[in-house]
Amino acid sequence: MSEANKGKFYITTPIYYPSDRLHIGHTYCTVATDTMARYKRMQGYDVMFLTGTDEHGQKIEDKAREAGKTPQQFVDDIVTGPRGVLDLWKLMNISNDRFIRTTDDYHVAAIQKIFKKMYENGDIYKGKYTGKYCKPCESFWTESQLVDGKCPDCGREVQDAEEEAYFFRLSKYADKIQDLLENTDFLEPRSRVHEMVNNFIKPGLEDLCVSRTSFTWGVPVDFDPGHVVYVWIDALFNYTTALGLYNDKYNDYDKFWPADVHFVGKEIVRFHSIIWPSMLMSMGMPLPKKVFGHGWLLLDGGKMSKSKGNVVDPYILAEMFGVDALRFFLLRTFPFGSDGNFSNELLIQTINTDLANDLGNIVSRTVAMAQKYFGGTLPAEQVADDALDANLIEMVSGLRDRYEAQMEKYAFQNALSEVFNVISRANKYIDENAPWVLARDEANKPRLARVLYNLLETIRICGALLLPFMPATSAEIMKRIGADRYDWDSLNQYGLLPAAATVTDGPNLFPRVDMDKALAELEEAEAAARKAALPALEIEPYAEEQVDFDTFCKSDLRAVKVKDCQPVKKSNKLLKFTLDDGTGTDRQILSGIAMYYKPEDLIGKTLVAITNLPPRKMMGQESCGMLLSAVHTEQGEEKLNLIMVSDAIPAGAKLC
Ligand code: ME8
Repeated sequence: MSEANKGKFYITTPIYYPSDRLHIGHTYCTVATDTMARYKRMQGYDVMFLTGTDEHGQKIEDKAREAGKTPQQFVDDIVTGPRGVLDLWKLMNISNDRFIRTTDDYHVAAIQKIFKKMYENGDIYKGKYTGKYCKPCESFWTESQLVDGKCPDCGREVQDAEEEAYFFRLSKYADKIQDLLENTDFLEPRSRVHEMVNNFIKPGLEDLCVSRTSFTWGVPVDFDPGHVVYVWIDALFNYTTALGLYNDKYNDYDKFWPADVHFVGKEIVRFHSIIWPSMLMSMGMPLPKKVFGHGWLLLDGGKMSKSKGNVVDPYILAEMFGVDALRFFLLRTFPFGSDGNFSNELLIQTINTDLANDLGNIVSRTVAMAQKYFGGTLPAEQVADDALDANLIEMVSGLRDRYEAQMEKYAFQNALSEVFNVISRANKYIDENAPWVLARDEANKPRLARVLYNLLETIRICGALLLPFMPATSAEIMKRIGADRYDWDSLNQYGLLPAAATVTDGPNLFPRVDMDKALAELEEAEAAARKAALPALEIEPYAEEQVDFDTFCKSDLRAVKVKDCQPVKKSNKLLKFTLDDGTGTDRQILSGIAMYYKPEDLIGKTLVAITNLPPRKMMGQESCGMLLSAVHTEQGEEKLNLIMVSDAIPAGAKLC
């Protein structure tokens, strides 16, 4: 049952850049947005929750080329392919109402119109972009993109260059933006306002380069072929094209714009709180009501990144611990506006303390007692005891409003603390009332029934308020206690469950996790995933330096037959070969291949050796030549195969 419509609520996540697979940091923001969207729906709002993918730009173009795919194939694989972005949001139970891809035709056409409109109103003008150019790569770079002053792609020298480009008159809006940031609550948390004003606005806002000609994977500027629209214009306007601005695909713009809140990570606050409102002002469009800049999930004190190789895979965590436990952990453990240090230990601790001990316990104890003492249905005859009940009832009755006050501030952690304070209080209430003692005397049954009723009411309200955070768990809890109302009004009315409430048993909601065992399993799963992500097969790059024919011909390559092969004492690597090289005198070669072959398997084989290398001593033994082998890498592991030739080739035959 849902309450009367309270109006609209439009909430967005950043649209993700599908240059790599998403990690737990990306999941954090989407789970937070989903939680807020579900909460607003529960309050009775008509919610629009948008997420999507930001698919243009040079980085995608480059990555696609490296992967041997077209940019479209490359992003399709990450967005719609197995274990891609869409699969992840489905797994995480994300309830977005719409999903935009910036490569969608309707969006591309709308961006062209938006760009043209800002050009026509004089806010976009043509100028010259100065930067650095790498001739061999045909790439433009800014000073800050260079690595040690050289091309970040090939490491070669770059030269000064100019490129024709369009610019947006960001400088024109500096005062208005400063006023917006300082004198309204447009941007939160407040600390981010000072950062924006002091670091970006006060030093002087420069006009922004909003088109490029050095790559093609973007929205073409339709009135000037060769230019593509800067990826951030393309990306930011998604929030409006996905509602139907300048397109016929959707028609909710009038209903939902302006957005009520954009949730964004702290590093993109600048784009959302300076560039975005300036462009909207230029377009004469209303500004979003709020931008909330959340913190980062850190790993070992630093940002997770693919290049550091320390990304945490949300699939592995959700599959191992459950989607709801993971969703809950993210919002229970870290204050939304600040950074937080992610660790698997912290995740397991949170599951064990809050979910297994506190929440799981109150539900299983209460349901078990209602079944044991009353066969699952409480008697209607009940006896209250104010002295014992008042404190719990008061806490439960005011819970919805305390929770709401925190949720309205996007303080997910505090909202959950409110719920878990009540759950702890209820667990204590069980001990204070000792139902097992009351159960011993038939005369105390009405009192016992009331104690269990109070617990069920507590579980009903807490269970429903957990819905935005843990949708599946909340539904299961409500089912077990026979409750089905989630409407906002029902959540600050104590006593809505019928006195003769009926409960249903079920398996443990959150079994305790064995820390050591789980950590070991996680490590194994992560190692397997890392291995699976490695290229299946890699070969050494080809040598760039050429060798002249005569030099090559100096290498004396011969077929040799293995007469004997033994491990070398005290070495795990070396095998000692006794070889027939056709000369009548045995040749001894030592080769570091013990981890790839058993010596006895090689006896009798015909191999290839370079025989005119100067003799070398290894582990005190002489080696006269080298056996040829082929090496490659498979799933990150080096593989080696000795070159074996037909046994029909006689010992000593020269290979040329
Ligand atoms: O920025 N902890 O996309 P993106 C918390 N396409 N949040 C994190 C995080 C972490 N460790 N790592 C990433 C883009 N994020 C643009 C957005 S919107 C018009 C365009 C967050 O895929 C990050 O802060 O690089 C950002 O808000 C979001 O994931 C998407 O990052």
